[in-house]
Amino acid sequence: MTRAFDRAELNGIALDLGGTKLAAARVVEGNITARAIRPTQGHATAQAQIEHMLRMAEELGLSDSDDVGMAVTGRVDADGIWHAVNVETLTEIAEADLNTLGTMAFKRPVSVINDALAAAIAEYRFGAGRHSRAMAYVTVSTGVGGGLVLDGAPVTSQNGLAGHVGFSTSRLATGQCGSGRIGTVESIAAGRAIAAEAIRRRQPVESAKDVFDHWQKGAPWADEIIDTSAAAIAELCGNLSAMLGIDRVVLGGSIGLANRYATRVREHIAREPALFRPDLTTASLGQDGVLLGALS
Ligand code: ADP
Ligand code: BMX
Repeated sequence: MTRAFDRAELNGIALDLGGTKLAAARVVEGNITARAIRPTQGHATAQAQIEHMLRMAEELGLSDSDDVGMAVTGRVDADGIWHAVNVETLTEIAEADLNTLGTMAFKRPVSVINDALAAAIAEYRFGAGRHSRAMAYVTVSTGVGGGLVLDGAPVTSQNGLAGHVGFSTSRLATGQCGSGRIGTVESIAAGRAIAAEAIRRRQPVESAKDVFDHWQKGAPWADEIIDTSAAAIAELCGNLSAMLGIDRVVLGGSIGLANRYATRVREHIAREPALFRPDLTTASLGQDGVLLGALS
């Protein structure tokens, strides 16, 4: 999984399949020189997802000598089998053998990794997590994902579930998410949850992005929903501190990176006892961490 430590050694085509968007990038000596973004088709099969990725890679001039790295939402187990944990995000991938499908489609070995773990590795090596002894990357995006790097080593498990912090529980949550678990952080803090709560309150929105637009304009209902999300992420930070001694949390994803969201999370962290307050910083690689991590 881990190849380059020097950012300038990263070259090739990187792919980031999230729950909302599919991004592809050409990386030259660690810099993104071209990119393409499309909406994710949550109901597509794994084979179809890979064909979409191949088409985007071809648009970016995929050549025989290019390395290809794929970071995906969902868990990727040690055999390269891809599973949705939240089955509402990707409904049809059905335990696909991502290694084999990727290798066949791209006609070369393709590296595959969970999206949040990819970003965690990139932030640890090249971004806001540098020199951290116990770092967690937390993405607040379509779902809530995570990647852990302890003493410089990415935390992995045979079943690919390690680091899936969004499926831990929160005292603020009572609903069920698409993992089947009740009261998860993802069920109350994620983009999907933010949008669902606003729609339940009959607000005129379609997405979490719309809720954030109302928040920036001062809507009290949007403030309540986003505040609850931020409080659940702060609670998660305290739990990560208690369980693993995490002292730095790097926050990413479109919601994690949204204007004023991290500030709100910090306000909630400040209410925890001092021992349970990791430093919280936003991802310095922004959305590019997933892409760079896919090639690392
Ligand atoms: P993915 O989950 O595909 O990796 P994102 O990190 O963009 O993608 O997260 C998608 C979620 O973020 C959606 O719920 C979307 O509505 C929300 N979102 C997108 N852009 C913004 C923004 N500028 N501010 C707040 N939320 C956003
Ligand atoms: C979910 C889970 C994680 C993923 C995280 C962030 C699925 C399909 N995804 O917790 O594997 O890392 O979301 O992913 O079970 P994103 O889609 O929000 O970018």
